[in-house]
Amino acid sequence: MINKISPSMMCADALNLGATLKDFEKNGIEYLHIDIMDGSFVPNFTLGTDYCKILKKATNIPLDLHLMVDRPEERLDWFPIGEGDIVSVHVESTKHLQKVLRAIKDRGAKAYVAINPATPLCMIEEVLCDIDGVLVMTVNPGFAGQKLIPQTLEKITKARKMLDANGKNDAEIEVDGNVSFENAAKMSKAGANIFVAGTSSVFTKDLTLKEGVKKLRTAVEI
Ligand code: S6P
Ligand code: MG
Repeated sequence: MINKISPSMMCADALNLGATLKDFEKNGIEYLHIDIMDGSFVPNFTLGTDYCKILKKATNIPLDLHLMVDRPEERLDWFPIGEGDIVSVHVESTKHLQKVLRAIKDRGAKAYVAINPATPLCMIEEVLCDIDGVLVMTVNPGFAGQKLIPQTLEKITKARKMLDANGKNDAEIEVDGNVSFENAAKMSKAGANIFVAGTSSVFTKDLTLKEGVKKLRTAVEI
């Protein structure tokens, strides 16, 4: 499966957003990861609906919406979701997981189910036929700059096996949280192919965006 990079826009320099987008376009960035936090599902507020609309207008790079909100099924219409975008909803955030995954697909987007470190993989068993991918959280959601929770590496391997065993060979595995150059290589070996790039890689202070992207792509080549 092709490896892809999805930079976490909450880590981007808000004062230089236009230049950052241009850099990402030049460097073939596949997705823009946008963390939507509601202060209830996770203890933080981050980016919102207007921000998504601004990015949608400003670039053709598909959006990768990571909804960390309660009852996402009531909020999908707030976002500019279209063909080719990814929308991830947390298995822990809704009583109507299958319904919201179908609603994402009805909008022409790719439906991903996101799963927290402590949630067992069996929680997504019954919706495998409704998803295009799994977003494996490798930290507890809410903040950038955290440390990898080590047992999530094994979870990536298990998720890949589970998808393949159920005829979902095309389903992608996205990883989010402390995707450093070193961790990304391990995640890639375990079966992940979409890498959320935050303060641990593309947005590190010592590298330019171009250098960070190049280094991350090299790290995940198996
Ligand atoms: C965390 C959020 C993530 C972070 C990203 C930051 O709740 O979902 O997308 O923005 O993980 O990356 P890093 O490298 O600082 O952990
Ligand atoms: Mg995220």
